Amino acid sequence: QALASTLRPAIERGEFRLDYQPLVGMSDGRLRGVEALVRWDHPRFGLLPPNRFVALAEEDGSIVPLGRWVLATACRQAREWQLAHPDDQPLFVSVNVAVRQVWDSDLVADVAEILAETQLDPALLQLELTESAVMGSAGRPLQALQALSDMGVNIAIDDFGTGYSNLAYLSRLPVSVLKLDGSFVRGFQYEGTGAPPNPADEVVVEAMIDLAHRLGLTVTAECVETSAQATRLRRIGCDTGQGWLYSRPVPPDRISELMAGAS
Ligand code: G
Ligand code: G
Ligand code: MN
Ligand code: NA
Repeated sequence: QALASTLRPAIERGEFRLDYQPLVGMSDGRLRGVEALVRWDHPRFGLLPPNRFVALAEEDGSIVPLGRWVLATACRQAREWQLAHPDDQPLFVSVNVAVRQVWDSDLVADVAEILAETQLDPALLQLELTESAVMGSAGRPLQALQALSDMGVNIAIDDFGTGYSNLAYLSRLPVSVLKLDGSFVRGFQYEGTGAPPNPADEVVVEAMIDLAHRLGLTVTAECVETSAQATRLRRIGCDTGQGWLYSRPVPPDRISELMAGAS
């Protein structure tokens, strides 16, 4: 509660920052994009991860101004990377969007304004929404998704597989990417990590990837931690990977170094 009451002034004081986690092409291991992850550099409590304050911000509505700051910062950063590396394939930036941002704020107008201001190509912006944000979305949320998609922004479903969505329904929404929840990858058969193997997960994931592709969606696997998992994911056609195998979330300077070919 003490945290919640100080969220809004903290935005004004510039206490939030973004780290970025690489999103890697499974076929060649190359950096394709990054997911922006917000942190609160709290003057008393130190660096707070999003699970300490995002839910509070959703409850009291401060997720709307915070989310706007995250979008603007991530888009500005993506444009800076593009300008600094004009000969490279530009990185896309993926930004988490809370349900409340779709409902309570003028998300579409905010995104349009931020893209115009930063001069970022809309195709380089991906918005991550959870299944619950889009399922049964009629009226305002669906209009928002459609308008964003018409703008050229990509919509991804975060933590896919943990909720109720079915792929047939999702394929009728303006969604282009599924981010498979980490719990599927964790259950893969592999050796040497002590994790309990669950062979059924691999069958389920293979079928989901196949169906997603047939419906015109691309698939990103979250929580890829071992090369054995990456090998299997590649074999069953997963497009993009994210996880500690490739990199933890890192500050923007580190992404610049990766782009420059440092390691
Ligand atoms: O980094 P960490 O594992 O603590 O992230 C926890 C959760 O916080 C994730 O589910 C992630 O989607 C969410 N999150 C991270 N950054 C943002 C953000 O900028 N906006 C919203 N709404 N959620 C975020
Ligand atoms: O819900 P969302 O997918 O946006 O959350 C992303 C969170 O998952 C980030 O906070 C990130 O730190 C965490 N994460 C990313 N890669 C891995 C991984 O390989 N293993 C685990 N356990 N967590 C990860
Ligand atoms: Mn996410
Ligand atoms: Na996720």
